[in-house]
Amino acid sequence: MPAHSAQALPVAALPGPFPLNPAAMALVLIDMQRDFLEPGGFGESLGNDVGMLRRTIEPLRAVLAATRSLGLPVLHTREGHLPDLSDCPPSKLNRGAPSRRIGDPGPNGRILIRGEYGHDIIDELAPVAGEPVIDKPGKGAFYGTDFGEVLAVAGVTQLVVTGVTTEVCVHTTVREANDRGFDCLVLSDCVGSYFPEFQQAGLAMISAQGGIFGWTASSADYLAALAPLGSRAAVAR
Ligand code: TIU
Repeated sequence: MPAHSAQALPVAALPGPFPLNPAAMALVLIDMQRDFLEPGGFGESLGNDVGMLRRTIEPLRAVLAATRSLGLPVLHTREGHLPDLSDCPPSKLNRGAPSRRIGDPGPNGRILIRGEYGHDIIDELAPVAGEPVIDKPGKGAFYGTDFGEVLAVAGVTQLVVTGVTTEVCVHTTVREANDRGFDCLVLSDCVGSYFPEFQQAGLAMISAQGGIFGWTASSADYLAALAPLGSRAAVAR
């Protein structure tokens, strides 16, 4: 017996209410990896202050816990490359004048290489059994991955998007998803940038022009919309 109906739950959002459908949505955590959020990784090697991203962790923890407690789908992504770098184009390898290049040894292992400690997701948001982890070689979650197929099999048409960084991997993924027909709701306090001006502009660009790429809302408004479901049982899909 369905635990919950699949009626839309309106989330207070920009540019207007987002019709969250528990039977068609998935929460996506983009690249919440040590390489971006902790010292010694890829983000810092590009000259960034990783502390700028860490304010996303606590709100995202609450969103993750509530979403999991309802049995709603959660997917994680990780940006990174094969140990032989065969999936890393020279343009990416050479760009940015980093202090350490992709594949170089660092305190958390080789920079942005799959299987290394720094490539993995931070402990606070570690995936649990059953949550797909999509390893991607690019900034977008669809390019060079089976993300689209995984979502199709799960019947997902709405993405609640979180993670880092707002103007790079979050934006690329939202744009890829938008062109593929997904409705994206980006949680403003659960996405982070190393640059305050890009955080602000990145969010504004998503909801501008009547929602040219999607919607934005706070995590509090997402959680408030889920509240009528309670946490008693998994949502029937
Ligand atoms: N540099 C930067 O802001 N971001 C990335 O390189 N990757 C992601 O956003 N995950």
